[in-house]
Amino acid sequence: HTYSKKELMNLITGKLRRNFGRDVEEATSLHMFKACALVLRDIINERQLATEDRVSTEHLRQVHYLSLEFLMGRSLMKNAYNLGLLAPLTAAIEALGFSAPDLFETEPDAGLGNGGLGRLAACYLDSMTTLEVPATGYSICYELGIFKQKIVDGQQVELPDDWLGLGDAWLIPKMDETEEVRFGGKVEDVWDQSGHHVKHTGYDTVLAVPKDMEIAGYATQHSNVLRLWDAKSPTPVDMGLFSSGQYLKAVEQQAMAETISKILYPEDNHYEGKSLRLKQQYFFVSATIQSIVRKHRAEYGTLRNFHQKHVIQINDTHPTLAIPELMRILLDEEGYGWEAAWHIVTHCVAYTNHTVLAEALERWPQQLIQTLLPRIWQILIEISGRYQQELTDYFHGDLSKVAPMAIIWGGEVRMANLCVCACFKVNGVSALHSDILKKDVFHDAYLRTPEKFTNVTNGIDHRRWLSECNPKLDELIRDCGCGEYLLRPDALQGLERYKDDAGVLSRLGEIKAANKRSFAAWVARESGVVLNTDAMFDVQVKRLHEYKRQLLNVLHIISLYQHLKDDPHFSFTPRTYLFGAKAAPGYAVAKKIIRLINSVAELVNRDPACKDRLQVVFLENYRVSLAEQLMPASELSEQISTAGKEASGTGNMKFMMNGALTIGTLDGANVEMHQVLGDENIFLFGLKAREVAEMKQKGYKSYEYYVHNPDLKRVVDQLNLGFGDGAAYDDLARRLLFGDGGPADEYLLLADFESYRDAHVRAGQVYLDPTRWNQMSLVNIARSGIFAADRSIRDYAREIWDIPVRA
Ligand code: DL6
Repeated sequence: HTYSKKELMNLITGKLRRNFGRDVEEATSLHMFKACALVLRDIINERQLATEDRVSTEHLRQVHYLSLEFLMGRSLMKNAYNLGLLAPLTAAIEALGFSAPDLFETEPDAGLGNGGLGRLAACYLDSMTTLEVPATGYSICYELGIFKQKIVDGQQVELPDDWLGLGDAWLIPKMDETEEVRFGGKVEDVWDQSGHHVKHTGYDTVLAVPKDMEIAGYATQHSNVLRLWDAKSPTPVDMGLFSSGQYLKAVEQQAMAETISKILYPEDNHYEGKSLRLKQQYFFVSATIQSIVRKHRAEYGTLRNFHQKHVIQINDTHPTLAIPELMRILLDEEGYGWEAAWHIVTHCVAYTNHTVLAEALERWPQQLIQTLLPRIWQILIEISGRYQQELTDYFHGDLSKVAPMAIIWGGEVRMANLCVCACFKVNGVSALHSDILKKDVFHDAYLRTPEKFTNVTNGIDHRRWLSECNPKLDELIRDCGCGEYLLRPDALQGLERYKDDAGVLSRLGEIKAANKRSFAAWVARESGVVLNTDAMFDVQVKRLHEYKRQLLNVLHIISLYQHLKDDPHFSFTPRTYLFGAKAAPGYAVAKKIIRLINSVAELVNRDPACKDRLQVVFLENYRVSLAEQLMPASELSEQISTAGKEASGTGNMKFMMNGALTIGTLDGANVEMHQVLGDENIFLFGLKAREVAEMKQKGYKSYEYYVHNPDLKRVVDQLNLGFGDGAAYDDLARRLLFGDGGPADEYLLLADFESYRDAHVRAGQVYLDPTRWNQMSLVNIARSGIFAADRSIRDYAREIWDIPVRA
């Protein structure tokens, strides 16, 4: 059944009357948004019920994707698109007297994630559903998502992201599927006639209430669920305290329990050893595993075949406690012996690593786990002890091998080592990254169990990130006869037939120009800033992190500015530099770099010498919905991390698919982009991962680059002097030259500066030849099919999950 405009109008007005008690004439756009969401939710719900039936009657094997983050963005347009209802819904909204684009804009982003890792999970949900994989995502129903960023006097200020007011339109609470999660207390061993038991007493209980978000796939009846756990107290008020007049104390326990799902931790690629964070992890993992086990029992009456029917994919180490939690249930609640339980666990849990940065690897203090999760702690000791014994035997007692691989060591529990020990597969997220895992991070584990290690290169939801957000390009692709790319992303290759077709190339150029104008109009409406659309849009958007080297980009801009000031005839291709980045609230250096970008922007943008040639703009509050407008308008994509540091990157893929050219290092998935593009379709620069390692080994001296390169020296000196707005950046200069406690210029900005500048010169020259530029752009789009999440999910299904997918 498909729905006409008329039917949708009736359904929407029905919702307005029944749920909000108003006719369409009295409805605000907020009512209207909710009514539309509820109509689509009903349609998806029908499919969900049918899917659930099919999965259970056919006893299908299922994927459970556990992630502390799902950066979903908006859903109204996406769901309408996937259901094939975008055109009739748009028409229905307009016929009811509302502007459809404005209505789509009223939806808040569901920002339940920090960056790449969370957005990847969201893209994978779309592909798993579209490819008809029986899958469920699990996370926390954070009341507050990633903070909203404001820039005040050039500096980041964080505001709460209270998304549920409207966002809850997509959520279906399932009170009857509530799980209980236990914290603290004491465990004792008890022996009675029936044998040995573990008795857990004196614990605090927190209720986990599921709020399900149903996910529609594209052109399929299949549907999946994202299950978000909301924390509730089992005792809303303590009536004893209440009766004695202690009202605040009476609700204290409730407040404590509910803090667990209050807020998303805003650190990206950085571990915070906070006890609330550990509570979040266990809360979410325990509720999830209990829920999977309960449903399995109901379907099969036994857990013996559990690992044949389920694969639990853990998204980085954040859900690692799923391992001891499943052990706990099998041992304590189902009566399995250790070996049998371990067999089941180690045949159903798989681990994806997303980072090699030491500061991001989770290592929980033993003390914290011991007091918060006493039974889990006992199980961890047993797992760790057995593993250590195996390692000691294997390495003939060589402690230099055993120590780095141990799970509990020096008073800490190392989550990545636990994953490597217990999971049947370990994958990295790009070829280079998976290689580094094997050669470096998990080298000895790889030598011992090479069959565990594999790679699945990341991918993006190309329906959202191309077809939906860039309709003009979508139309061109169809006109070129590649319309089937929506389900066959490789079909984009067909575009290459037109790489010498002047008509197609100029149309591609016109589409980019039109997208630049629309983006500029949106920026002007939002912030009043007027972008120069005649200049190249040169874009770096991602979380702010030193390894991502936004600072290298700024150093280069300062150098361009200095050249322009010296010589008004200095020849270079006009650029509009766009930045977007959130800094973790506690990451002072990252915040300082944001301030620097704004100081430089102010200097450059009001200097008449830069008019029409150089512009720098910091886009506030970078997020999924902003990216959807920006990607289609971007021309040069900055992917300039220090080689070996960025596990994959996924923004790089979004740019490529929208026809931006990349200036980048051979890092993460850039390596695979380069492989398909060749030297001639990408602007590569900088040290390779191996060279970075060698240089560090030899002892890198940033100071020498400063001394020997006068241009670079002048830029760094300018940091010392400041930019006339009263802000001082000598701290950043010192970090580059001498380190600030740590190594000087840890991410080798100065070593790569010259090569970066050369790559920019090359990019600028090509831009002056629109035909050549558009041709490169077309080749980038044509060869981007392998970076579709559909390809990644097919890889997971084949290499790790052993699950069939839609043909
Ligand atoms: O795999 C998704 C994404 C990669 O594209 C990025 O390169 C990587 O930095 C990011 N990793 C993390 C790690 N967080 N933790 N822990 O966010 O994953």
